[in-house]
Amino acid sequence: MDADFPVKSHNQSCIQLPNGDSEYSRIKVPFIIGVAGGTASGKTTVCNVIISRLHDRRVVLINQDSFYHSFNDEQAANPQGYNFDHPDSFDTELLLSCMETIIKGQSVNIPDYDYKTHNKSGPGRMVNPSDVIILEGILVLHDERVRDLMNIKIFVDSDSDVRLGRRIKRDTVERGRNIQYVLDQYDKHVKPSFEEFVLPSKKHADIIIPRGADNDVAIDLIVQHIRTKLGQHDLCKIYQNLFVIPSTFHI
Ligand code: UZR
Ligand code: MG
Repeated sequence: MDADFPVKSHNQSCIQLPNGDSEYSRIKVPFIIGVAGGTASGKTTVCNVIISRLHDRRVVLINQDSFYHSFNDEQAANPQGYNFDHPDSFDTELLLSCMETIIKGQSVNIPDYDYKTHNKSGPGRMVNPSDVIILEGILVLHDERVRDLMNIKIFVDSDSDVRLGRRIKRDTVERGRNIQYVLDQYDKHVKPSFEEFVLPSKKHADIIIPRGADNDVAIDLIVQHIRTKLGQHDLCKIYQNLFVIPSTFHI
C-alpha cells in the first residue's frame, strides 16, 4: 500500500514542497541506525552482525572516523598532543551534509581516513542510497543534529578493561603503534574524553547493549525490531527535490 502524497519521513521529519517544482520522482527514505560506544567496545562487530542478519536488505555502514579532520603541520609535528576523542576532532558539518545527501536519495562520496598518517587518504568511497544506513562511531550520539537523523540510537556498553585490552591489541597490530604510546594516549585523551563526552551520550540511546557483540540476545531483538520498523518504513516515501525539515509531526 502506497500513500499517494506522503509528507512524513520516518525520522520525525516532514517534507516541504518548494514552490512551483513539479518534477518529483519518488524515493525511499533510508532507515538510519546510530551505533555509539567507547573505543574498542565492539561497535564495528555489532554493526557487522546486524548487517549480516539484514542480508535481504541493502545496508551501508558509514563510520564517523571517516570524518576526522586531517592534521595541519603543527598537529603533525606532535601527534601525541592531539585528542582524537574530542568532538572537535571530527568534521561534523561534512558528516551532516553527506547524510543529508544520502537521505535525499543521492549517492555520496565518503572520505577515506588513514589512522597511520592521521590524514584523509585516497579518493573516498561512493555510497549509494540504501534501505538502511548504519552510522557508527564513538561520538555519533553526541551532536543533537546527528542524533535527530536517527531512527534508532544504540550504545554499545563494554567493560573498560576489556576495551583497553582490545585497544592495545588493535593499535599495536593494525595501526603500527607501541604499547607505551597506546597507554599514554589512553591516559591522556581516550579515558578523559570517554568520561566527558562518550559516556554522557549514552543517555540519548534507545537501546544499550551490555557486553557488546557477545550479546546475541540483544542483537537479535534489535534486528527483529529493525525488520518490523522497516516493514512500516517502506510505506514512507518522499519526493526528490523536496527538502526535509525537523518537526515534531507524527504519523
Ligand atoms: P574506535 N584514532 C586513532 O588512534 N588515530 C587516528 O588517527 C584517529 C583516531 C582513535 C581515536 C579513538 N583515538 O579512540 C578511536 N585516539 O580511534 C575510535 N587516541 O575508533 O571506535 O574504532 O575505537
Ligand atoms: Mg571500530
